[in-house]
Amino acid sequence: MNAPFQVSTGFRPSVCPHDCPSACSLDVEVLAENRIGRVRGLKAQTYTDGVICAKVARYAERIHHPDRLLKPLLRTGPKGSKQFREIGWDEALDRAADAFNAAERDFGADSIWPYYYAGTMGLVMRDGINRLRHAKKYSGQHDTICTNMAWTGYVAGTGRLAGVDPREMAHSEVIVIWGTNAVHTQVNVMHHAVKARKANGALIVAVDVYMNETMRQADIALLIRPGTDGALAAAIQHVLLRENLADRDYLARLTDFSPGTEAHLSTRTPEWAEAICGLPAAEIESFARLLGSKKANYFRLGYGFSRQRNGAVNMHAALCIPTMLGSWQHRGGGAFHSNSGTFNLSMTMIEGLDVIDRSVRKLDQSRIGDILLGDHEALRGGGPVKAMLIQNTNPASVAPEQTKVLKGFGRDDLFTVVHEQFMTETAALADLVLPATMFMEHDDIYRGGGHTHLMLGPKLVEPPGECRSNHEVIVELARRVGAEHPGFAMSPREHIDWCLKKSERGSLEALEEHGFLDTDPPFNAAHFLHGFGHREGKFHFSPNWKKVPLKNDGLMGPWESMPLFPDHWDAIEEANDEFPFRLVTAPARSFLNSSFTETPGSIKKEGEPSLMVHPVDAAQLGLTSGDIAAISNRRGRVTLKVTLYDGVRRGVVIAEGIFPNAAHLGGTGINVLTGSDPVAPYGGAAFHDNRVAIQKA
Ligand SMILES: Nc1nc2c(c(=O)[nH]1)N[C@H]1C(S)=C(S)[C@@H](COP(=O)(O)OP(=O)(O)OC[C@H]3O[C@@H](n4cnc5c(=O)[nH]c(N)nc54)[C@H](O)[C@@H]3O)O[C@H]1N2
Ligand SMILES: Nc1nc2c(c(=O)[nH]1)N[C@H]1C(S)=C(S)[C@@H](COP(=O)(O)OP(=O)(O)OC[C@H]3O[C@@H](n4cnc5c(=O)[nH]c(N)nc54)[C@H](O)[C@@H]3O)O[C@H]1N2
Ligand code: SF4
Ligand SMILES: [Mo]
Repeated sequence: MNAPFQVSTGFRPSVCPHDCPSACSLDVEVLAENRIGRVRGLKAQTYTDGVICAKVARYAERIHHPDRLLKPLLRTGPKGSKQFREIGWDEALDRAADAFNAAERDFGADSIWPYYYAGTMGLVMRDGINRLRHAKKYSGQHDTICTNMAWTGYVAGTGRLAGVDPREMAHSEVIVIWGTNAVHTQVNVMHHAVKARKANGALIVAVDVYMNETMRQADIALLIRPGTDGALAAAIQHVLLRENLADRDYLARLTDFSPGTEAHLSTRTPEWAEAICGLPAAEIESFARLLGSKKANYFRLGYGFSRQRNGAVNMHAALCIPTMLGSWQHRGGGAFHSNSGTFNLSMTMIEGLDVIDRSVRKLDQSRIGDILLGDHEALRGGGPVKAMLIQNTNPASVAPEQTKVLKGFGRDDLFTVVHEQFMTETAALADLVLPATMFMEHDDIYRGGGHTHLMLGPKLVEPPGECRSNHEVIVELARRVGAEHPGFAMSPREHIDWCLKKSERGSLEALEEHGFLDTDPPFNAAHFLHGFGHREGKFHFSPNWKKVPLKNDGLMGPWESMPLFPDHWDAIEEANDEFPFRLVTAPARSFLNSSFTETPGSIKKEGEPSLMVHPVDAAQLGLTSGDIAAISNRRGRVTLKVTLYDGVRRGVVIAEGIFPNAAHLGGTGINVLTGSDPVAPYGGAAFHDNRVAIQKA
């Protein structure tokens, strides 16, 4: 199983490891032991269907980038000074272990906080850090930065994080792409939708808060104000009921739809919704009638619209539409958000789930600023965080309330180890920086959030310099801090094999033979035709927000006031006189979170950070294209170049990103403006829900 690595040149199968629902199967041209050429989408994996995004097609730029970290670095100047000297791996690992052991001795094991996210989606490399955490009783991480509101809202309805295979779009009559800018963030959704339009005239509808590329390519673009999807969804349901377009028989059989729900929705008129979401009542009515006239309505629900303080409610409200129509019963109909609940892989060995001590505190990933600054509540009443190991994430750029995050990382009594591929903002603030491999330089296994495949990404080339994989670092640290678990003695390939066998998904050998495994569930299960995931088998129009069947870490945010039915929940940062604009910080096409901000192709495409402002709003502010504007709120202030843009509702502004902090005048980034207050009911970060003031700088 652990034969020495031998390079094979020519096109080799791989998997894109980045944090993207598409999780594309790749075909990588290996030119030599340490060099790749072209990267293209694998045709044989039928969701990828040969299509990948441009930034990954240019991967040679990233893997062979001259700025890659190649050696361990020890800080020699003040924090953030970027003064480091090269040291050997043994010294680096000894120093890290000494710091962790000293923190454990003086402040307890939970003063060490391993911190990670999905910079790689490979299960061994991403989640192995949890084995070290659990074996040592280091502080836990409550994952909130990305999926929490979206998953909660979806599962509140269906009871299970699953849905209709996106390849069924080939049979859809209407494809509704709601709150995801698929052209930027998951190109394969758009690929399958456009293919269905060409092949059989499927209509593409998009719902968003600006006329992004997905909206432009749609046949119908529904432009609303941020955080108002619940109003739109409730009014659509109002029209479906009023005009007898709802599938009453389906509602009675497979949902909890009640006279109470109907009475509530009877008050949610299109005119009521127009006043909230800004979309004219006539457009709401005609969209509802369009849906009512078709059977195969496919709702592809994204993450974007859930990044609001009412995001879970809005996700659930939108999901209620295909359910009211009974769309789930038809091929090419129903809804889909994520398949992450369908793979059922055993993570026990990778994550050390058998040695978890559930009494150890879990700290909210999004509240890293408060946590590092010693906020009592954020620390859950416990002691301070004194040491961190960070893998696959760049919180100094991507986490909300950046002012606090940067101040926290600047603490002299905090020892930070950052394992990275590049000198990110977070690495620049570290005490120790360790050079990491990239996906083609190590073995791992991947599952598609946006599709049904389990895929193998084998090592294809040798890493440059002294780069080591996450797994190697975890194993070496474990030895030095006395962490015990059988998983530390296993190679990545042994982990993959163990995981597959234990999960009854074959073996490494079988996966190696085909490269991927399609785990698509049977039609009836994917369409919930034998019942939904809740105990009594029904879809919930009235969610029990206190008990959504997902792993969560307790109720947070203003959950007591969550609505009982699909509705607009007035919990967002509504604009006011002092902060009259609503700011959305949506992803740029050529960056992926903070990744690819280093590659020349992406930098050229994205230019510099800018703020899209409606021309009428800009005129009132005395701003014109190219002016520098100061954007501010109670959390901070950022400067951006103004672009005039009429593809938004008045009062809404858009800053695509995430640009490096240093790309902004003043050196702090867009997340100075975003908030880390937990979103109901289980936490999360409302990145697209910010009220701001704008002035000429
Ligand atoms: N190119 C690129 N691809 C990416 C990423 C990236 O940064 N760049 N990030 C990756 C990651 S980590 C994730 S989680 C996914 C996320 O991918 P998506 O599901 O697409 O989610 P977001 O990117 O947050 O936002 C998408 C859209 O939501 C819109 N939006 C914001 N607020 C609202 C609202 O209240 N209502 C409605 N209807 N729309 C709203 C934004 O305008 C934006 O167009 O993408 C992944 N793919
Ligand atoms: N304003 C604003 N902020 C946002 C968002 C937004 O829409 N707007 N989106 C949010 C969302 S959805 C997310 S998920 C977060 C994501 O934010 P991050 O977690 O920072 O996202 P990435 O850029 O995907 O990955 C971070 C780092 O992982 C490193 N990395 C990749 N592979 C490996 C590996 O194998 N080993 C090691 N050691 N490192 C590796 C990369 O070099 C990269 O620097 O950002 C959030 N922040
Ligand atoms: S679309 Fe997403 S998964 Fe596919 S290659 Fe691009 S970043 Fe990777
Ligand atoms: Mo994300």
